[in-house]
Amino acid sequence: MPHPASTSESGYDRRRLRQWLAGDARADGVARRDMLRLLAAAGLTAAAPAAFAGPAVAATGTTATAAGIVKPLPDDWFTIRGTNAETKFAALAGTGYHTPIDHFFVRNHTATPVLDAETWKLTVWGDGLARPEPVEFTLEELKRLPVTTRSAFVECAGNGRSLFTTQQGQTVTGTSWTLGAIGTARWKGVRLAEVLNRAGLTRRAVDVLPRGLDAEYVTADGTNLGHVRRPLPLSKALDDVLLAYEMNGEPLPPDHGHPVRLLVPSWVGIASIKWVGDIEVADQPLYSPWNTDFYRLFGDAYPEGGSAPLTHQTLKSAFELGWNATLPAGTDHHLTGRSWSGTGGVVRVDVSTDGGATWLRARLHDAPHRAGWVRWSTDWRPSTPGTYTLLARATDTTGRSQPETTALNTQGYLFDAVVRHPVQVA
Ligand SMILES: Nc1nc2c(c(=O)[nH]1)N[C@H]1C(S)=C(S)[C@@H](COP(=O)(O)O)O[C@H]1N2
Ligand SMILES: [Mo]
Repeated sequence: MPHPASTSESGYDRRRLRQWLAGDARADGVARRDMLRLLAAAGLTAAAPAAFAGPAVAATGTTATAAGIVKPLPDDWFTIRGTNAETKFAALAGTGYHTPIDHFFVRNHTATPVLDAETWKLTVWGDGLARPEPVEFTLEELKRLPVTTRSAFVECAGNGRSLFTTQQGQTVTGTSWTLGAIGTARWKGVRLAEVLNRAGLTRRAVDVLPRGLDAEYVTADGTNLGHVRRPLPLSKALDDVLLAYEMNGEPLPPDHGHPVRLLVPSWVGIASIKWVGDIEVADQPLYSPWNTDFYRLFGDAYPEGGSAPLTHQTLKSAFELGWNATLPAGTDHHLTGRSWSGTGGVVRVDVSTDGGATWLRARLHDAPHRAGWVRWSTDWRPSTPGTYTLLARATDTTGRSQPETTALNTQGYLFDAVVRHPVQVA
């Protein structure tokens, strides 16, 4: 079944696609065939608009040899996956509600740029503003605007992707995360709405396109997709989005977007653009590879050209235990974990220690919070040595529970099935 949030977006997506057809939407850096595929999927076909700009093809020949991450990545806390670092869930045991910065996962398309907060500026520009000149904000200026602080997780849309393969026997593309491409922090910053209004937002504006100052992203086949950027509908931009400059009470660290990043609560991590340098405010819908090719659901369960662009994250649970962890038999174990949802707070978690035959309600240690997680625990005393399968199943405020399987999508996004976590009792 398509993700509920993506189906509710599809009417909006069709309207935007029609605008692109009419020459009223821009898709800079998106391959023409991708736009045509989206149109076909939406039952819309015609010649592409004249304004279409094809992707620039680069032949830089550079390959990343290092992870490109600034902070230390001790083995106990992280698994390195290419340019990314996944948090080990076992290392979150006892760390509290907010993920310490030194444990927080990093997802970089290229490498962390080290930017100077003194000279950094945010440029807000585009047809959706009252004046033609760009409006600039220094960090000091942003800090003088009304301050907002909130807790929220950032989670990669591909978190849990490897479970499509290990649990469901399916092939997907992308970084093979287990469940640790998520972290929850306390973010401090200014509402994006505040900044857009000061920049002179008009009623014409429909989309905003924040863009990162990290290097341009070149795919494995040598296509330069340009700077990481992903359009946000104005409705979300004006709702709960922050331009964050602090994380857990510290200036935003380099790997997490220093000096300023977007924080788009509940939505796929890609929306929370790090190292933001400029924000285009457009009076027409915008496309980038990050809402056409990537971050849609493709596969048999979905429309031919993919779902609408992903918005909300899904529902997941994880034990704070290593995969195949060894636990002594005949003693009490305090099993702990976390569950979270992109569509509401988590209100209930059920745990099974016998492969799903019987279930017990876990104790919850946090109130349900939108865009947050809850910590939970249960006690277990296994008497007989052997391999056991632990399961945790969350239910959120919308009444949705984690299913047994997730319909395949080729890029492995939004895995929400109950995870079968093996442990050895010895
Ligand atoms: N500029 C920029 N912003 C970015 C990215 C990136 O590579 N460059 N990665 C995105 C993705 S895919 C995710 S999941 C989150 C990860 O945030 P974190 O590294 O702070 O955990 O940042 C998003 N913002
Ligand atoms: Mo991501």
